[in-house]
Amino acid sequence: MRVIILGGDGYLGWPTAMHLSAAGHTVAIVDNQSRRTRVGEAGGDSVTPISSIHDRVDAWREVSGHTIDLHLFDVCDYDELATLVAHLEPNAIVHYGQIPSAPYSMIDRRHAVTTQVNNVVGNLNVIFAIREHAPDCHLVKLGTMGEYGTPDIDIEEGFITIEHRGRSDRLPFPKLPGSWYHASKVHDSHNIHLASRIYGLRATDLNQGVVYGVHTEHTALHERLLTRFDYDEQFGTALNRFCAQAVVGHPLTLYGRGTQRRGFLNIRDTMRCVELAIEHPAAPGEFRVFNQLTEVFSVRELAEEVQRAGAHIGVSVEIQEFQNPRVEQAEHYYEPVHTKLPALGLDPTLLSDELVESMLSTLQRYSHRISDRPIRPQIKWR
Ligand code: USQ
Repeated sequence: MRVIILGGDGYLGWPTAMHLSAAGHTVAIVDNQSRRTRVGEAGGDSVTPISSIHDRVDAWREVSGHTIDLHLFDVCDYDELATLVAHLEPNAIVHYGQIPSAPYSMIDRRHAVTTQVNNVVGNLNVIFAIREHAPDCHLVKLGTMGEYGTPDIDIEEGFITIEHRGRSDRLPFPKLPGSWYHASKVHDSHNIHLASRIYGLRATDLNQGVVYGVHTEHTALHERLLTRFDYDEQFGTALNRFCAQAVVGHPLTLYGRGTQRRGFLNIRDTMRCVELAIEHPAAPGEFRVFNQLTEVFSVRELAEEVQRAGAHIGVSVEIQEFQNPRVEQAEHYYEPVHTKLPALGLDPTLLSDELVESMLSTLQRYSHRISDRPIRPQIKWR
Protein backbone atom coordinates (compact mmCIF):
# COMPACT_ATOMS: atom_id res chain seq x y z
CA MET A 1 0.00 0.00 0.00
CA ARG A 2 0.96 3.64 -0.39
CA VAL A 3 0.87 5.20 3.08
CA ILE A 4 1.40 8.79 4.23
CA ILE A 5 2.37 9.22 7.88
CA LEU A 6 1.61 12.68 9.18
CA GLY A 7 3.88 13.46 12.13
CA GLY A 8 6.44 10.95 10.88
CA ASP A 9 9.31 12.51 12.87
CA GLY A 10 7.67 11.96 16.28
CA TYR A 11 8.00 9.41 19.09
CA LEU A 12 5.50 7.09 17.40
CA GLY A 13 5.52 8.43 13.83
CA TRP A 14 9.16 7.62 13.12
CA PRO A 15 9.10 3.98 14.29
CA THR A 16 5.75 3.53 12.53
CA ALA A 17 7.34 4.75 9.29
CA MET A 18 10.12 2.16 9.62
CA HIS A 19 7.68 -0.57 10.65
CA LEU A 20 5.37 -0.06 7.67
CA SER A 21 8.30 0.40 5.31
CA ALA A 22 9.84 -2.89 6.52
CA ALA A 23 6.45 -4.58 6.05
CA GLY A 24 6.62 -3.70 2.34
CA HIS A 25 4.46 -0.57 2.21
CA THR A 26 5.51 2.52 0.26
CA VAL A 27 5.89 5.16 2.96
CA ALA A 28 6.01 8.95 2.83
CA ILE A 29 6.34 11.01 5.97
CA VAL A 30 5.23 14.58 6.57
CA ASP A 31 6.44 16.64 9.52
CA ASN A 32 6.97 20.30 10.44
CA GLN A 33 9.42 19.30 13.22
CA SER A 34 7.39 21.24 15.78
CA ARG A 35 7.79 18.52 18.40
CA ARG A 36 11.54 19.09 18.44
CA THR A 37 11.00 22.84 18.90
CA ARG A 38 8.27 22.58 21.53
CA VAL A 39 10.17 20.12 23.73
CA GLY A 40 13.13 22.51 23.57
CA GLU A 41 10.90 25.40 24.64
CA ALA A 42 9.73 23.28 27.59
CA GLY A 43 13.39 23.05 28.66
CA GLY A 44 13.60 19.38 27.74
CA ASP A 45 15.31 17.30 25.10
CA SER A 46 14.95 13.73 23.97
CA VAL A 47 16.88 11.44 26.34
CA THR A 48 17.84 9.35 23.32
CA PRO A 49 20.21 11.29 21.03
CA ILE A 50 18.00 11.33 17.94
CA SER A 51 19.35 12.08 14.48
CA SER A 52 18.10 14.91 12.31
CA ILE A 53 15.07 14.03 10.24
CA HIS A 54 17.20 13.85 7.07
CA ASP A 55 19.84 11.66 8.69
CA ARG A 56 17.36 9.13 10.06
CA VAL A 57 15.81 8.68 6.62
CA ASP A 58 19.31 8.20 5.12
CA ALA A 59 20.22 5.76 7.91
CA TRP A 60 17.07 3.73 7.26
CA ARG A 61 17.96 3.43 3.58
CA GLU A 62 21.51 2.32 4.45
CA VAL A 63 20.39 -0.19 7.09
CA SER A 64 17.28 -1.64 5.43
CA GLY A 65 17.57 -0.83 1.74
CA HIS A 66 14.10 0.79 1.91
CA THR A 67 13.35 4.39 1.03
CA ILE A 68 11.09 6.64 3.09
CA ASP A 69 9.94 9.71 1.20
CA LEU A 70 10.33 12.91 3.30
CA HIS A 71 8.16 16.05 3.14
CA LEU A 72 8.72 18.96 5.50
CA PHE A 73 5.57 21.04 5.90
CA ASP A 74 2.78 21.81 8.32
CA VAL A 75 -0.47 19.83 7.99
CA CYS A 76 -2.26 23.14 8.60
CA ASP A 77 -0.94 24.26 5.20
CA TYR A 78 -3.75 22.91 3.03
CA ASP A 79 -2.13 23.60 -0.35
CA GLU A 80 0.98 21.58 0.50
CA LEU A 81 -1.08 18.73 1.93
CA ALA A 82 -3.56 18.63 -0.95
CA THR A 83 -0.75 18.68 -3.52
CA LEU A 84 0.97 15.73 -1.86
CA VAL A 85 -2.22 13.69 -1.49
CA ALA A 86 -3.14 14.38 -5.14
CA HIS A 87 0.36 13.35 -6.22
CA LEU A 88 0.71 10.17 -4.12
CA GLU A 89 -2.94 9.00 -4.09
CA PRO A 90 -2.36 7.12 -0.83
CA ASN A 91 -4.35 4.04 0.20
CA ALA A 92 -4.02 5.11 3.84
CA ILE A 93 -3.07 8.21 5.80
CA VAL A 94 -1.91 7.67 9.38
CA HIS A 95 -2.45 10.92 11.24
CA TYR A 96 -0.12 11.53 14.20
CA GLY A 97 0.66 15.10 13.11
CA GLN A 98 -0.72 16.90 16.15
CA ILE A 99 0.31 18.57 19.40
CA PRO A 100 0.04 15.61 21.83
CA SER A 101 0.36 17.18 25.27
CA ALA A 102 -2.35 17.76 27.86
CA PRO A 103 -0.12 19.87 30.17
CA TYR A 104 1.06 22.04 27.24
CA SER A 105 -2.54 22.82 26.35
CA MET A 106 -3.30 23.83 29.95
CA ILE A 107 -0.51 26.44 30.32
CA ASP A 108 -2.68 29.41 29.32
CA ARG A 109 -5.10 30.69 26.69
CA ARG A 110 -2.42 30.87 24.02
CA HIS A 111 -1.38 27.24 24.43
CA ALA A 112 -5.01 26.07 24.54
CA VAL A 113 -5.75 27.96 21.31
CA THR A 114 -2.54 26.78 19.64
CA THR A 115 -3.33 23.16 20.49
CA GLN A 116 -6.92 23.26 19.33
CA VAL A 117 -6.30 25.29 16.16
CA ASN A 118 -3.34 23.13 15.17
CA ASN A 119 -5.11 19.85 15.87
CA VAL A 120 -8.63 20.62 14.65
CA VAL A 121 -7.62 22.60 11.54
CA GLY A 122 -4.94 20.08 10.58
CA ASN A 123 -7.39 17.22 10.89
CA LEU A 124 -10.02 19.08 8.84
CA ASN A 125 -7.38 19.62 6.16
CA VAL A 126 -6.68 15.89 6.10
CA ILE A 127 -10.39 15.13 5.72
CA PHE A 128 -10.73 17.58 2.80
CA ALA A 129 -7.50 16.49 1.10
CA ILE A 130 -8.84 12.92 1.10
CA ARG A 131 -12.26 14.03 -0.09
CA GLU A 132 -10.82 16.11 -2.96
CA HIS A 133 -7.92 13.97 -4.10
CA ALA A 134 -8.09 10.38 -2.79
CA PRO A 135 -11.68 9.60 -1.80
CA ASP A 136 -11.02 5.89 -1.32
CA CYS A 137 -8.12 6.55 1.09
CA HIS A 138 -8.50 5.17 4.63
CA LEU A 139 -7.87 7.68 7.40
CA VAL A 140 -6.23 6.11 10.46
CA LYS A 141 -6.39 8.80 13.12
CA LEU A 142 -4.63 8.74 16.46
CA GLY A 143 -7.24 9.58 19.03
CA THR A 144 -6.94 9.08 22.76
CA MET A 145 -8.58 7.14 25.58
CA GLY A 146 -8.63 10.51 27.33
CA GLU A 147 -11.57 11.48 25.11
CA TYR A 148 -13.79 9.32 27.33
CA GLY A 149 -12.47 10.53 30.67
CA THR A 150 -13.25 8.27 33.61
CA PRO A 151 -17.03 7.57 33.59
CA ASP A 152 -18.56 5.32 36.22
CA ILE A 153 -19.54 2.69 33.61
CA ASP A 154 -17.56 0.41 31.30
CA ILE A 155 -16.09 2.32 28.33
CA GLU A 156 -17.19 0.76 25.04
CA GLU A 157 -15.19 0.97 21.80
CA GLY A 158 -16.61 4.19 20.42
CA PHE A 159 -20.33 3.44 20.48
CA ILE A 160 -22.98 2.49 23.04
CA THR A 161 -26.55 1.31 22.57
CA ILE A 162 -28.83 3.56 24.60
CA GLU A 163 -32.44 2.80 25.52
CA HIS A 164 -34.38 5.98 26.09
CA ARG A 165 -38.12 6.38 26.67
CA GLY A 166 -38.97 3.13 24.95
CA ARG A 167 -36.63 3.63 21.97
CA SER A 168 -33.08 2.49 21.36
CA ASP A 169 -30.13 3.64 19.22
CA ARG A 170 -26.40 2.95 18.82
CA LEU A 171 -24.73 6.30 19.50
CA PRO A 172 -21.21 7.64 20.04
CA PHE A 173 -20.00 6.86 23.56
CA PRO A 174 -20.21 10.01 25.75
CA LYS A 175 -17.00 12.04 25.97
CA LEU A 176 -15.58 13.73 29.09
CA PRO A 177 -12.14 15.08 28.11
CA GLY A 178 -9.90 16.35 30.91
CA SER A 179 -7.77 18.94 29.08
CA TRP A 180 -7.94 21.30 26.09
CA TYR A 181 -5.72 18.81 24.29
CA HIS A 182 -8.01 15.84 24.98
CA ALA A 183 -10.96 18.04 23.94
CA SER A 184 -9.23 18.73 20.59
CA LYS A 185 -9.27 14.98 19.94
CA VAL A 186 -12.98 14.84 20.76
CA HIS A 187 -13.59 17.56 18.17
CA ASP A 188 -11.55 15.57 15.64
CA SER A 189 -13.61 12.43 16.31
CA HIS A 190 -16.83 14.35 15.71
CA ASN A 191 -15.45 15.85 12.49
CA ILE A 192 -14.27 12.50 11.16
CA HIS A 193 -17.57 10.85 12.05
CA LEU A 194 -19.41 13.60 10.19
CA ALA A 195 -17.17 13.16 7.14
CA SER A 196 -17.86 9.43 7.12
CA ARG A 197 -21.62 10.11 7.04
CA ILE A 198 -21.52 12.98 4.56
CA TYR A 199 -18.64 12.11 2.23
CA GLY A 200 -18.39 8.36 2.72
CA LEU A 201 -14.91 8.68 4.31
CA ARG A 202 -13.33 5.40 5.46
CA ALA A 203 -11.98 6.06 8.94
CA THR A 204 -10.52 4.38 12.00
CA ASP A 205 -10.14 6.35 15.23
CA LEU A 206 -7.48 4.71 17.39
CA ASN A 207 -8.28 5.75 20.94
CA GLN A 208 -4.86 5.11 22.33
CA GLY A 209 -3.82 4.85 25.96
CA VAL A 210 -0.50 6.07 27.36
CA VAL A 211 2.40 4.61 25.37
CA TYR A 212 5.69 3.59 27.00
CA GLY A 213 8.96 2.14 25.77
CA VAL A 214 12.31 3.10 24.32
CA HIS A 215 12.79 0.65 21.49
CA THR A 216 10.95 -1.02 18.67
CA GLU A 217 12.39 -3.75 16.49
CA HIS A 218 13.78 -1.12 14.10
CA THR A 219 14.95 1.66 16.43
CA ALA A 220 17.22 -0.92 18.05
CA LEU A 221 19.01 -1.64 14.76
CA HIS A 222 21.26 1.44 14.82
CA GLU A 223 21.73 4.52 17.03
CA ARG A 224 20.87 6.76 14.05
CA LEU A 225 17.42 5.10 13.97
CA LEU A 226 16.51 5.86 17.60
CA THR A 227 13.16 7.44 18.27
CA ARG A 228 12.77 10.31 20.70
CA PHE A 229 12.10 9.72 24.41
CA ASP A 230 10.77 12.70 26.33
CA TYR A 231 10.86 13.04 30.10
CA ASP A 232 9.86 16.67 30.65
CA GLU A 233 6.62 17.64 32.38
CA GLN A 234 4.90 18.57 29.12
CA PHE A 235 5.84 15.89 26.62
CA GLY A 236 6.98 12.99 28.79
CA THR A 237 4.26 10.55 29.84
CA ALA A 238 3.89 8.66 33.10
CA LEU A 239 5.94 5.46 32.82
CA ASN A 240 8.56 6.95 30.51
CA ARG A 241 9.03 9.85 32.91
CA PHE A 242 9.33 7.52 35.89
CA CYS A 243 12.05 5.50 34.13
CA ALA A 244 14.02 8.65 33.25
CA GLN A 245 13.63 9.92 36.83
CA ALA A 246 14.80 6.59 38.24
CA VAL A 247 18.08 6.54 36.32
CA VAL A 248 19.10 10.01 37.58
CA GLY A 249 18.02 9.38 41.18
CA HIS A 250 15.11 11.84 41.05
CA PRO A 251 12.13 10.77 43.18
CA LEU A 252 9.29 9.47 41.01
CA THR A 253 6.73 12.25 40.61
CA LEU A 254 3.47 10.63 41.68
CA TYR A 255 0.63 13.10 41.21
CA GLY A 256 -1.60 12.86 44.27
CA ARG A 257 -1.65 9.36 45.76
CA GLY A 258 -1.30 7.80 42.31
CA THR A 259 -4.65 6.01 42.54
CA GLN A 260 -5.83 7.33 39.16
CA ARG A 261 -6.08 4.51 36.60
CA ARG A 262 -5.26 4.65 32.89
CA GLY A 263 -4.83 2.33 29.91
CA PHE A 264 -1.26 1.65 28.76
CA LEU A 265 0.51 -0.06 25.88
CA ASN A 266 4.02 -0.77 24.75
CA ILE A 267 5.36 1.23 21.81
CA ARG A 268 5.82 -2.02 19.86
CA ASP A 269 2.09 -2.64 20.13
CA THR A 270 1.35 0.82 18.71
CA MET A 271 3.26 -0.22 15.57
CA ARG A 272 1.29 -3.43 15.30
CA CYS A 273 -2.09 -1.75 15.95
CA VAL A 274 -1.53 0.80 13.18
CA GLU A 275 -0.41 -1.96 10.82
CA LEU A 276 -3.52 -4.03 11.64
CA ALA A 277 -5.77 -1.02 11.10
CA ILE A 278 -4.36 -0.20 7.66
CA GLU A 279 -4.28 -3.82 6.53
CA HIS A 280 -7.96 -4.29 7.53
CA PRO A 281 -9.41 -0.98 6.31
CA ALA A 282 -12.74 0.51 7.29
CA ALA A 283 -15.43 0.27 4.63
CA PRO A 284 -16.48 3.39 2.67
CA GLY A 285 -18.61 5.51 5.00
CA GLU A 286 -17.56 3.51 8.06
CA PHE A 287 -16.27 5.28 11.17
CA ARG A 288 -14.67 2.64 13.42
CA VAL A 289 -13.24 3.20 16.85
CA PHE A 290 -10.65 0.88 18.41
CA ASN A 291 -9.62 1.30 22.03
CA GLN A 292 -5.86 0.96 21.68
CA LEU A 293 -4.55 -0.17 25.05
CA THR A 294 -3.45 -3.52 26.38
CA GLU A 295 -3.46 -3.13 30.18
CA VAL A 296 -4.87 -0.90 32.90
CA PHE A 297 -2.75 0.24 35.83
CA SER A 298 -2.91 2.85 38.53
CA VAL A 299 -0.08 5.36 38.33
CA ARG A 300 1.17 4.09 41.72
CA GLU A 301 1.37 0.54 40.36
CA LEU A 302 3.63 1.85 37.59
CA ALA A 303 5.86 3.68 40.05
CA GLU A 304 6.14 0.52 42.17
CA GLU A 305 6.99 -1.50 39.05
CA VAL A 306 9.86 0.92 38.30
CA GLN A 307 11.00 0.68 41.92
CA ARG A 308 10.98 -3.14 41.76
CA ALA A 309 12.76 -3.31 38.40
CA GLY A 310 15.29 -0.75 39.61
CA ALA A 311 16.09 -2.88 42.67
CA HIS A 312 16.91 -5.83 40.38
CA ILE A 313 19.60 -3.83 38.59
CA GLY A 314 20.95 -1.96 41.59
CA VAL A 315 19.09 1.33 41.05
CA SER A 316 17.48 2.62 44.24
CA VAL A 317 14.18 4.36 43.49
CA GLU A 318 12.22 6.68 45.77
CA ILE A 319 8.53 7.39 45.14
CA GLN A 320 7.26 10.83 46.17
CA GLU A 321 3.69 12.11 46.23
CA PHE A 322 3.33 15.58 44.70
CA GLN A 323 0.24 17.72 45.03
CA ASN A 324 -1.64 16.82 41.83
CA PRO A 325 -1.32 19.79 39.42
CA ARG A 326 -4.16 18.36 37.31
CA VAL A 327 -7.88 18.32 37.90
CA GLU A 328 -8.73 14.62 37.64
CA GLN A 329 -10.53 12.02 39.71
CA ALA A 330 -8.31 10.29 42.24
CA GLU A 331 -10.44 7.26 43.09
CA HIS A 332 -12.59 6.08 40.20
CA TYR A 333 -13.94 3.15 38.22
CA TYR A 334 -12.06 2.35 35.00
CA GLU A 335 -13.03 -0.57 32.76
CA PRO A 336 -12.39 0.11 29.07
CA VAL A 337 -13.36 -2.58 26.57
CA HIS A 338 -10.47 -3.36 24.20
CA THR A 339 -11.27 -6.40 22.09
CA LYS A 340 -11.28 -5.17 18.48
CA LEU A 341 -7.51 -5.03 17.92
CA PRO A 342 -6.86 -8.44 19.55
CA ALA A 343 -9.65 -9.79 17.29
CA LEU A 344 -7.64 -8.54 14.29
CA GLY A 345 -4.50 -10.29 15.56
CA LEU A 346 -2.84 -8.06 18.19
CA ASP A 347 -0.73 -10.19 20.51
CA PRO A 348 0.18 -7.73 23.26
CA THR A 349 3.59 -7.09 24.79
CA LEU A 350 2.69 -6.92 28.47
CA LEU A 351 4.51 -4.93 31.14
CA SER A 352 7.01 -7.01 33.10
CA ASP A 353 10.00 -6.52 35.40
CA GLU A 354 12.32 -7.56 32.55
CA LEU A 355 10.81 -5.01 30.20
CA VAL A 356 11.20 -2.13 32.66
CA GLU A 357 14.72 -3.31 33.55
CA SER A 358 15.65 -3.14 29.91
CA MET A 359 14.16 0.36 29.59
CA LEU A 360 16.18 1.46 32.63
CA SER A 361 19.38 -0.08 31.30
CA THR A 362 18.98 1.64 27.95
CA LEU A 363 18.25 4.98 29.59
CA GLN A 364 21.25 4.65 31.91
CA ARG A 365 23.44 4.93 28.82
CA TYR A 366 22.01 8.39 28.15
CA SER A 367 21.38 9.58 31.73
CA HIS A 368 23.88 12.45 31.28
CA ARG A 369 21.27 13.97 28.93
CA ILE A 370 18.61 14.22 31.68
CA SER A 371 18.43 17.31 33.87
CA ASP A 372 16.26 17.94 36.94
CA ARG A 373 14.78 21.23 35.81
CA PRO A 374 12.08 20.07 33.33
CA ILE A 375 10.98 17.17 35.58
CA ARG A 376 9.15 19.00 38.38
CA PRO A 377 5.43 19.58 37.71
CA GLN A 378 4.69 23.30 37.38
CA ILE A 379 1.68 23.58 35.07
CA LYS A 380 -1.50 23.77 37.07
CA TRP A 381 -4.89 22.89 35.58
CA ARG A 382 -6.50 25.77 37.54
N1 USQ B 1 1.14 11.37 36.13
C1 USQ B 1 1.82 11.29 37.34
N2 USQ B 1 3.10 11.74 37.36
C2 USQ B 1 3.75 12.21 36.27
C3 USQ B 1 3.06 12.27 35.04
C4 USQ B 1 1.76 11.83 35.02
O1 USQ B 1 1.29 10.85 38.36
O2 USQ B 1 4.92 12.60 36.38
C5 USQ B 1 -0.24 10.89 36.07
C6 USQ B 1 -1.23 11.95 35.61
O3 USQ B 1 -1.74 12.68 36.69
C7 USQ B 1 -2.28 11.13 34.90
C8 USQ B 1 -1.54 9.90 34.40
O4 USQ B 1 -0.29 9.88 35.09
O5 USQ B 1 -3.26 10.69 35.82
C9 USQ B 1 -1.27 9.91 32.92
O6 USQ B 1 -0.61 11.11 32.58
P1 USQ B 1 0.35 11.21 31.30
O7 USQ B 1 1.03 12.52 31.33
O8 USQ B 1 1.18 9.98 31.21
O9 USQ B 1 -0.67 11.07 30.10
P2 USQ B 1 -1.81 12.05 29.57
O10 USQ B 1 -1.61 13.46 29.95
O11 USQ B 1 -3.10 11.44 29.95
O12 USQ B 1 -1.59 11.99 28.01
C10 USQ B 1 -0.88 10.92 27.39
C11 USQ B 1 -0.38 11.38 26.02
C12 USQ B 1 -1.53 11.69 25.14
C13 USQ B 1 -2.45 10.53 25.09
C14 USQ B 1 -2.85 10.10 26.49
C15 USQ B 1 -3.67 8.86 26.53
O13 USQ B 1 0.45 12.51 26.16
O14 USQ B 1 -1.08 12.01 23.85
O15 USQ B 1 -3.54 10.93 24.39
O16 USQ B 1 -1.70 9.83 27.23
S1 USQ B 1 -4.78 8.86 27.92
O17 USQ B 1 -4.05 9.07 29.14
O18 USQ B 1 -5.47 7.59 27.91
O19 USQ B 1 -5.66 9.98 27.71
